Amino acid sequence: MSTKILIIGACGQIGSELTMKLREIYGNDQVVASDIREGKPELMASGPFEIVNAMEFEQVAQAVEKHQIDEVYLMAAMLSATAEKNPAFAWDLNMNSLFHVLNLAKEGKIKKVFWPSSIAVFGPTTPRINTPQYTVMEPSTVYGISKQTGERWCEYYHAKFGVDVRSIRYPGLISWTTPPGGGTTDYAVDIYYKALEDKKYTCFLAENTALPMMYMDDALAATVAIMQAPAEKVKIRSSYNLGGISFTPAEIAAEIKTHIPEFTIDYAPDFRQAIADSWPASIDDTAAQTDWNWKHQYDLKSMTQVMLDNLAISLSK
Ligand code: VAH
Repeated sequence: MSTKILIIGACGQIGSELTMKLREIYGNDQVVASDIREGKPELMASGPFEIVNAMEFEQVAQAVEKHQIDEVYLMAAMLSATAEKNPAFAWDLNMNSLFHVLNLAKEGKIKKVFWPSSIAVFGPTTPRINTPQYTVMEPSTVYGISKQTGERWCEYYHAKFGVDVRSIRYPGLISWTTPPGGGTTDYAVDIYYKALEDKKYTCFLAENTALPMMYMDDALAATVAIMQAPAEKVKIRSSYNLGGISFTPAEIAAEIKTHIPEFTIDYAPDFRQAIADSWPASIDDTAAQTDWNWKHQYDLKSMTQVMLDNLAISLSK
């Protein structure tokens, strides 16, 4: 029997690429995309779409019922920088959407749930280098607090009600198809656009700010891998660390300069510097490697090549 999937938040930075990836794997008609507003023409044209406000239980429940959904990928969230400007709304969105999906799963209406956490669950007291799976977690951002709380509820619903919910602590994600929205790691996407368009970039983080990062294709591969893993292999039901690469603005700028020698960068740290300073510099993802054979493919060099190659084409259209 083929799997029917609902993606909530399908038009966001991860959701828009995850939708296309899952449609490739499961078939276009098996993957229902949903968001609070319509997405790009390619996404809308490639399979079923529903307008769903992730904060409204009835809208989520109706989409699950109408399409007889087996699996839900809940990708709707307000990210770190924007959440600091809208704490109450960010909490409501990030938490209520999760409760709606977990409760539908508890009622047996959904068989399997994917919910993204983030390295933002770590805080200024967390060991910053090669941050372990289990360690001190005192997040100091609204986004990080919501993700840490969400992890606790995922583990609780699994333990108490047998809900098959699986989660990954994504690092900063870098992609070229959808401009990012409201994240602190977004500089690592903006820089490629500006390098091609203006040959210069003013970075809102200081030059030596190392953060855990990952090319989007690796993040999508990890998402599919954890969801397709046999349940008994998914031993951690809070959320798995996911590593990838770690670099500073100075290092990504130097890599870009090997392609665009005239590229220049300067630095004007803003409120997002304090957020970045509270996060790890690099992540230990041994648990994901051991439990469900995770291994990232892209490093800074190969990611920069693919970003510049694809953006050069998409920006020329
Ligand atoms: C953000 N891109 O910057 C997200 C991510 C680790 C960072 O969660 O808020």
